[in-house]
Amino acid sequence: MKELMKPIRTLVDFKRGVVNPDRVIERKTSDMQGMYADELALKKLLSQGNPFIYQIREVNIPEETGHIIYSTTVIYPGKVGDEYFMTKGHFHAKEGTAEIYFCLEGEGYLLMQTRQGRVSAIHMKPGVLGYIPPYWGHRTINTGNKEFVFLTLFPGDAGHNYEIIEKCGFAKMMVEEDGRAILKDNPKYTSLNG
Ligand code: M6P
Ligand code: ZN
Repeated sequence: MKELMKPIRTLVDFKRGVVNPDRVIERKTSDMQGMYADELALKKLLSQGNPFIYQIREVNIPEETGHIIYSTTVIYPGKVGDEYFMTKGHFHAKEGTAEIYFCLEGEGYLLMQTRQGRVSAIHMKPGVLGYIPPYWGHRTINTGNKEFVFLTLFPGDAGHNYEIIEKCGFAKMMVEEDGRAILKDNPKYTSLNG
């Protein structure tokens, strides 16, 4: 039998996320190349100091069946052209695994998509829990004017698959139009089925 793991106490600040993370992952504009429709706007932002887009604060949990991994993500407010700051987005490597997103601060959207191109979006604000069923790829988007902070929980063995999103993109994108966030068709999307 494996050694019994000790329980963990984690303090979460609703505005900043996990207070003492074991690992902080930061994604900058340069990590998002190819993901935004307006490539010129992305290049401009790169030349203006390559700002941070989001930060993930992780706690060390074994990436194994039976465990539940949890972390918090902060997406900063901002846009690339008309398109709001967002995460890269991924499917789970083990696609039949679900995930829970719980909004702590700010507002945004949890955008989901199946391999077949079916799309669903949940408006997130503090107190809203979004359930991502198995087989749905997911990305989060900050449509507000302050940090969008959420807690995520997913099975230890879920893993991340970025390839599908990197290759095909999302069918929809969130843009600002007349001061409002709207979901539009993404001109760069290519269906997995060709
Ligand atoms: C959430 C979880 C993480 C994920 C992060 C950022 O915290 O789903 O597993 O890494 O969001 O999203 P991405 O990995 O797509 O950049
Ligand atoms: Zn996930």
